[in-house]
Amino acid sequence: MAASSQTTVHYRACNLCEAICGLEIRVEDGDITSIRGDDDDPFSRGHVCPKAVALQDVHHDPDRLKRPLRRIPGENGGDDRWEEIGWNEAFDLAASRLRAVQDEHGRDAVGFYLGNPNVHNYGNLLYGPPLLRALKSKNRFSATSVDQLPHHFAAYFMFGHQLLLPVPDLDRTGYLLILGANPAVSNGSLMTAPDVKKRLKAIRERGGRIVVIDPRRTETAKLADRHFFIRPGTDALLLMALLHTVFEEDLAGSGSPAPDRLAQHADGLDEVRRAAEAFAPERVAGAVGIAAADVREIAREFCAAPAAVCYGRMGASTQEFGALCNWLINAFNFVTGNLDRPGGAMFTKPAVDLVARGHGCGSFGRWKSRVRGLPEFGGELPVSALAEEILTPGEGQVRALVTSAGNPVLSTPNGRRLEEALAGLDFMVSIDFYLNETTRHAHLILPPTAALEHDHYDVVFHVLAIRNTARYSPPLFDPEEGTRHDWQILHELRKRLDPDKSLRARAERWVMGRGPRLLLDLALRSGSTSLTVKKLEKAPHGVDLGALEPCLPGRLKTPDGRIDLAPELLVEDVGRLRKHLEALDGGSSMVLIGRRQVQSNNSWMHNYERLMRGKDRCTLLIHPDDAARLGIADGGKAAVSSRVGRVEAPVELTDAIMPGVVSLPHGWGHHRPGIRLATAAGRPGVSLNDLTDEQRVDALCGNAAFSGVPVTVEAV
Ligand SMILES: Nc1nc2c(c(=O)[nH]1)N[C@H]1C(S)=C(S)[C@@H](COP(=O)(O)OP(=O)(O)OC[C@H]3O[C@@H](n4cnc5c(=O)[nH]c(N)nc54)[C@H](O)[C@@H]3O)O[C@H]1N2
Ligand SMILES: Nc1nc2c(c(=O)[nH]1)N[C@H]1C(S)=C(S)[C@@H](COP(=O)(O)OP(=O)(O)OC[C@H]3O[C@@H](n4cnc5c(=O)[nH]c(N)nc54)[C@H](O)[C@@H]3O)O[C@H]1N2
Ligand code: SF4
Ligand SMILES: [Mo]
Repeated sequence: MAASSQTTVHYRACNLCEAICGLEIRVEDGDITSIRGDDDDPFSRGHVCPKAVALQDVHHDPDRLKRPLRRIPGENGGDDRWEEIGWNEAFDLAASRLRAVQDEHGRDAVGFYLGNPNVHNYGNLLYGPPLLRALKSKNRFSATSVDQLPHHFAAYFMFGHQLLLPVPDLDRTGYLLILGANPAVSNGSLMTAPDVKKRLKAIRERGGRIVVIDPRRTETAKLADRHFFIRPGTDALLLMALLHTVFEEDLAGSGSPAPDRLAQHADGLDEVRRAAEAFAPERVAGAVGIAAADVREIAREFCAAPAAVCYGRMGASTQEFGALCNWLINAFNFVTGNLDRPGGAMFTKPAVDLVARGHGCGSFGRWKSRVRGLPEFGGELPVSALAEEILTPGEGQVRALVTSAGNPVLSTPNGRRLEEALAGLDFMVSIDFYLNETTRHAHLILPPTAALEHDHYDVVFHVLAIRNTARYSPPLFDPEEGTRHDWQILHELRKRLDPDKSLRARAERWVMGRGPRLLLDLALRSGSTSLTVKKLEKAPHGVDLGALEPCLPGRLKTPDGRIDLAPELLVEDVGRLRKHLEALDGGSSMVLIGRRQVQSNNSWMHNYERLMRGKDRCTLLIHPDDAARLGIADGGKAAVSSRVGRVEAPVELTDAIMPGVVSLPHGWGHHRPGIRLATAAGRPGVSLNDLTDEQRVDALCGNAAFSGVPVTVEAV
């Protein structure tokens, strides 16, 4: 009998981005032979993007770390060395150093930075917070404040919970107005919608319309009926003008989808009307770059559609008026009768229901950053303040740092300054499986297992999905001997650092020691579905729990159970917007924006050969008219300078970028010395965040303002 090779088929959800695509992975004799879309996943219907196959590359990457590494500083100016040490020694070292720093300099002397993959890993979500609580430092930072903080901010003040984020009901809408999002490349964000391109095309196939507002004619704009360039950072003005038009022309009056059902549950409509008075389309058109007649037409079409939704994302969030944008988007959806209504902006009811459980509603301004006074939100400070908190001496100075699944040197504004800060820390420990631009500054790296070696349930992105679904994925491979999962690393550190020795605390730690699956099962059982982990395991393609359903006012978490359409802090911020409008009347310089690419995932997926093939992607996009004026040739090189730095990049001329605007993708800059990422270092690119400015934040909520950094551009 011939020894036949054994092929097994494994189904799991991809955890790389927010789309939660179902995967079918074939394994032969312990090796992956194919990764493709799972046709039987009712949500993703077989869709995957090129990054799915890279899960295999992550798994096999020779650069991926598996054992703790301790840095031995080079002698007499020589290079640092890294030495493998045992796990127990590593945990003890980390705990004792962190404890020593806190004993000597106070609790806030230990800072924390949590990166994006934490939200794609439920072990981190469950085991990170107890460690943070044990350390009790106010210096907590995360990628939230270079991303979606303004969404949480608006939701917290309007609906009472930072996770009550309205999701566009893509599959039923008749009109989609997109501000600063590029789902055709990002695969959807705060809008989990696998196979999003097909869903966008379907809107038009059923007679609906898509309008995209973006300083670049993006891949998404190409799928739309209309695209308008917008001057970066002026979306709040546009939204005000849209609201102004709706009120002035009484577009949400009789005959249109008026907010009848919710009107009796909301306060502040008059304040919204008053706030929009000063922003007629004719007044803002010059600053925004969109003709008044076009603004009025969008408002009219939006209100005439059977169901419409305005959706904004990164471009409208990471800018100086991100909080105002998100408030106004919600207000616009409400005023036009499209909040909490099929085809409009709706809320999920997920199997693990973080909102119903009343956890983490949000908080604002309970403390401020020491140096610049930026406000806390949801227990964290804006990461734009991290470098100065490390570099500025005095009481409360950050002297030790823990990073988990983050690469802030490449992903937060003014990465150069942060590098300088990290180099001076007394102690830094990084939980990460790469020696990269950030972790090279650590004294100790604790590498976790990779995705295919642990189970997965998307606790966060089911909350933000356009349908209610649930999907549990068991591990595909056993973890390699002598490796640790993220949750185990976090738990071991917590056990060593948690001062609470009460019986209750010890019992809780014992339960947690059994792993996240048990906690997930408890969370599922306490939800409104009858799902358990076992039941989900029997449904390897995932479970469809149906379309989103209207749920207000019942789901509101505001103290009075009502929608606050005009939160005081946001209304007050309108004064700043008015001043900005006046300043823009005086003209402005060249400005910089970012972009994403299908083959990239923020900063950390440039080490896989198959995602790096083809021509150089880290290029500066510039409009031919600007290039001609500046004497810059296609394919040549340009230098871009901002207040904080200067980079040189190859130029790509294109009329898909608005005149006066240039674009670089973010997540590059792998030329830093001392990293262990062979493929990435071979095509390093430059870092957009060597140009973005940590002083440019949304003054209200402290979120980084990436869009519209003033720059000068010259031929090299
Ligand atoms: N200029 C500009 N800057 C931006 C953006 C932009 O649009 N423009 N986008 C921002 C956004 S939206 C985000 S979310 C941030 C992202 O910012 P970060 O989260 O700081 O950066 P990432 O590139 O996602 O880095 C993730 C790190 O986690 C590691 N990692 C991956 N998986 C795991 C895991 O399972 N466990 C552990 N422990 N580590 C893991 C990787 O090796 C990598 O070091 O960047 C932001 N920065
Ligand atoms: N392939 C890939 N997918 C990803 C990621 C990735 O790195 N690569 N990252 C993931 C993460 S962490 C996130 S948060 C999401 C982000 O998901 P998206 O927000 O959909 O992605 P972005 O490409 O950042 O889209 C922002 C758009 O805003 C535009 N823009 C810039 N400034 C302005 C402005 O002032 N106003 C307006 N109206 N538009 C502006 C940009 O040109 C860009 O097209 O993507 C996720 N998915
Ligand atoms: S779209 Fe996102 S979830 Fe889907 S395969 Fe690509 S990276 Fe994975
Ligand atoms: Mo993000």
